[in-house]
Amino acid sequence: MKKTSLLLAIGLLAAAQCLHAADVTGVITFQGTAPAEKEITPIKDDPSCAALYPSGLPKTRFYVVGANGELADVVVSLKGMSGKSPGAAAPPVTLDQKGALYVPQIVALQTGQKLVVKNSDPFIHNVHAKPVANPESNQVQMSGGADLIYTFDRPELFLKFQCDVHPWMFAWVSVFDHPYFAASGADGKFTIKNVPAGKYTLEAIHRKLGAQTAELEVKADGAVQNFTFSPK
Ligand SMILES: [Cu+2]
Repeated sequence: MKKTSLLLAIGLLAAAQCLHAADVTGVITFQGTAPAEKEITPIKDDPSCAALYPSGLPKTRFYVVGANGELADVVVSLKGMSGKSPGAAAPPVTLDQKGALYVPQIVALQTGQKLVVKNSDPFIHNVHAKPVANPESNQVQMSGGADLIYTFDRPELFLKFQCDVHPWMFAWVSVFDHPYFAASGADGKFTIKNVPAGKYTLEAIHRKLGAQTAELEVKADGAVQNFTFSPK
């Protein structure tokens, strides 16, 4: 092999390793039968909300499970990482109000990181944040109104956002004082990026199904840890 192609090969190898360098990844699966979700029937009593759903009401989203058991909305984080949040330097996270629902319903962010709340609906919402460890706030947001910006100084799990106009609207915001967390997507997958090598306890929490922990060692090429949840 010529020197240049050897260097190229080394470079590509390094890039490939870098791509997966020290990411903690995994898949969350639900095993069993989840309780049936219910139609959000109060929507039909509100004409402006009902108008958004001419062909059927949306359902609750307590257990978002895919065809093969992929479990979304599980908040995964490394324990013992307190005090490492880059705060305001982290890019903002968006929480929208769309179809008289919060989208997404489960949010995770860092202390000091901006949470941008939007109103994409053709009507008013009243955004009521009801934290335990952070200050409460209650703000009206008109249709197409200016974004509401929130930051939280203290870590807190499943901080409740609700709408005081539409009592079925909830979102749950988890705040970490470090960047080592993720929420599982519709495919059940999660990725916690750029984890320093070392031994950790990884915690996975589903709001209805509870918490699980796993011990893992993160090496230079990262680590994989899956979780399986069952009905309580
Ligand atoms: Cu509302």
